[in-house]
Amino acid sequence: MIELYGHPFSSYTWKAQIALHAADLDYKFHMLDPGHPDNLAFVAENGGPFGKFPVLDDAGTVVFEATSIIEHLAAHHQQASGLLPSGRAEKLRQMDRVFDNYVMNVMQVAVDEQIRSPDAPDKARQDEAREKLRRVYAWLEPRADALCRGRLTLVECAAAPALFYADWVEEIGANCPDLRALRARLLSLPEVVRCVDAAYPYRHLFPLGAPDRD
Ligand SMILES: N[C@@H](CCC(=O)N[C@@H](CS)C(=O)NCC(=O)O)C(=O)O
Repeated sequence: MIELYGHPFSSYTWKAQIALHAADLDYKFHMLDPGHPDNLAFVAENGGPFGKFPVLDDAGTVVFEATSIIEHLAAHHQQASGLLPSGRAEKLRQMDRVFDNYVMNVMQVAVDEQIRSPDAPDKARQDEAREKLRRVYAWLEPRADALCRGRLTLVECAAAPALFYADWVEEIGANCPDLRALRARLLSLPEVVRCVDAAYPYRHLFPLGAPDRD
């Protein structure tokens, strides 16, 4: 049995879930919240050096890091092999790094600053994160139209949560129409709609205030 430990509002949990949905793999979801201390303990033990989630338990093989989870699924489940087609794997891995390192993690800087100091966040730090997001949006713009065309890959799994939440921190401007269209395409996928819907009840947790859209 495939089991996934995560939280419905967590961007990296979505990334693994979108892959599971795209491959039509059944899985048991283990909620991470104070009501489930055993799940928290499992992730503290198995979520790498900092006990992060998601964590996958595939019939006893435990994997952390969302990208590694998707690599594991692609390698060990036939119906997930299309997530990382061998001929394109290097390019897909590179773009996956862009969405994680330069979109998701930069967005998280502004969010973490708000969590650290809700009443007096370091605005300069948040502005710097927003400026970096505008730079990565401009870099992605000429590349966006080619993404999310046909079968889902590792890249779309990374791009959907990254662009969903980054846009809440720094809205993708009218100067990036193809990137805006990519975000809309991703959010219309049934694999992603499941995540958006499951996360809806937790929107109030978004530290910067979830915008009234999506
Ligand atoms: N590089 C990790 C990042 C995972 C990550 O940052 N997960 C967040 C939730 S979206 C988390 O564990 N937050 C709790 C914590 O940092 O203690 C991955 O790709 O899975």
